[in-house]
Amino acid sequence: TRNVGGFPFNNYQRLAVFDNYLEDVARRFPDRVTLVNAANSFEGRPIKYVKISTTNFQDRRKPVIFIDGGTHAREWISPPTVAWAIHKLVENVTEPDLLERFDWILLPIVNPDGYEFSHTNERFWRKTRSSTSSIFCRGVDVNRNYDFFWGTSGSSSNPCADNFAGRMPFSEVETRVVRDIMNEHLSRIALYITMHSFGSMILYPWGHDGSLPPNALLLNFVGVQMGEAIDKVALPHFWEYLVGNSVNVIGYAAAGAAEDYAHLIGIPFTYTYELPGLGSGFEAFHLDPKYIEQVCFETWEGLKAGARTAGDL
Ligand code: ING
Ligand code: ZN
Repeated sequence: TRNVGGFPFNNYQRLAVFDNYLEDVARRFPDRVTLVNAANSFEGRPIKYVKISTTNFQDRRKPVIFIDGGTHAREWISPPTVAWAIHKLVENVTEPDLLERFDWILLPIVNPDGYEFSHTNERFWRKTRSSTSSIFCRGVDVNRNYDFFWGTSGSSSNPCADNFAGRMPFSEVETRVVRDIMNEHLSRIALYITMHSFGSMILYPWGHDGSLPPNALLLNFVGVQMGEAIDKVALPHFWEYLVGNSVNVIGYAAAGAAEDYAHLIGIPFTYTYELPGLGSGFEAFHLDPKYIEQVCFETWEGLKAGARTAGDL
């Protein structure tokens, strides 16, 4: 096996391993990494993220790349791809231009309650774990909880549904944490990517109805650069990445999603990655752990291409 630094990419990890890793890199690289405990989740777990900057993040000098993962609990391949980005920007820097040109915000697990629940109770749990109007059902779909055409297409008002939009927009503290990061750094976030699985796709707005924003041609251009960078180094038996508007590529509309809200408020380049999955149905959410390192590696190729291409526009 190869030493890839402080985080074990050879298997899926519990929340504590991610939390310890963020704390560890912040301690070891204090001139570059700032750890933020944004808020506590519904069940009281801290939602942690890191800001990475080789100048001073507060100087607001550079464009910001914001990447999050772990929005949906069962999509276990998502959080390690964000941890890998941290690893490559802090512990194992091979391309210093990415730090010279950009500041980074990396949030591996948006939904820690759901993530832990998917380890301890129900492997294919998707939502948060907040209480609802039903005594039988818990949890809200964070990717239906943003305030953009909230509660319309592809979302449910039934608290027992997997795509329950919540009792109102931003009802979930987990959604509010991401919203607040976007708003705090709005003027300089050049690129926002939210990591999901599965399907090997790169999706861009609008996800609520399939119409295209004014910069769709540029969104598609940056998306294709990212997808091609991944395909170049992907394993032959992984699917080729598909790039396009969310509704067109994934085949369903969904209102209240992060990529739409981020674009609505003015972030020019916003995408949902559907990371690879093998097999069909729920088993595709559980990619064999032997592929974690490969997916992290190839996804990082996509993120680098995205940052550099968006940064040039
Ligand atoms: N996929 C996304 C979902 O929330 C999506 C796909 C994103 C559709 C944005 C529309 C808009 O359904 C997963 N895997 O969760
Ligand atoms: Zn998802």
